[in-house]
Amino acid sequence: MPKLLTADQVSDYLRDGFHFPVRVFPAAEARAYRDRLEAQERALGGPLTGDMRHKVHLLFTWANELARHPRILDAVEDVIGPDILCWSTTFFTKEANSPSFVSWHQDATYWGLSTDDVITAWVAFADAPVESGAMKFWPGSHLKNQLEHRDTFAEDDGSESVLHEYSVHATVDRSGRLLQIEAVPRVLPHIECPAATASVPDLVGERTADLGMRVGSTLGGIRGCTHLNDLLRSLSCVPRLLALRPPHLSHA
Ligand SMILES: O=C(O)CCC(=O)C(=O)O
Repeated sequence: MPKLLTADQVSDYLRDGFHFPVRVFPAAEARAYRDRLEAQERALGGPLTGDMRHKVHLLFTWANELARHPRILDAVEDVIGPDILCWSTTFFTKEANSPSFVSWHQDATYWGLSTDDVITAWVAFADAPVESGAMKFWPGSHLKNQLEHRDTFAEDDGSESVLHEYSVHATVDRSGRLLQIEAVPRVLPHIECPAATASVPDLVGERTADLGMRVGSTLGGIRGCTHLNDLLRSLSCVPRLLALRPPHLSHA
């Protein structure tokens, strides 16, 4: 028996990958939360930016209260059951006349999660008409599993930055075994991302040909990052690339 949604709303969600609107509190309560956000912005001298936009329930007591709001949790529970972990809370504040936008993405892929066993409760602090840049959905795209993303972020001036960028430097012996390997954090969205590079030297001694399997078992879970792991797995092509070297380079 659903707690807040109807059975039809739950099946709409499962079919489309989203469902709205769900009334979780009256407009006056949404306004009260917005007042607290705006008071915070005044104290900071401008909109929340950078890391302050993410995991806000760890920064502000009122955001923590919102993340634990019984009616929001009831709607979430109706879809994924009572075992709920809050992965993050984020503000997407749409300032008037800002040309910036959030590009198409699947949340699980964007967050670097390995499965799509995740749900987002999008809570409006104000009306969300089309003119204000309301969110668009691609119905059914959640059934296509995790799709490839161009990980970029557009600045207000229209310039685009790459997200989730690491570089990897490695030395291999003639048999393709890793003698040394280092990952360097470059452009990354979350403060935790660079920590994933610390475990990469644990791959020393592995054969690059085996990395397709060994990366997951060595750098799984919180020891790694799915974006970095994908890059490391691509090193399994090294033996095939070496075999393609022209003969005059083969003995170098
Ligand atoms: O509010 C938006 O336009 C985007 C929100 C979003 O990307 C999300 O909730 O994951």
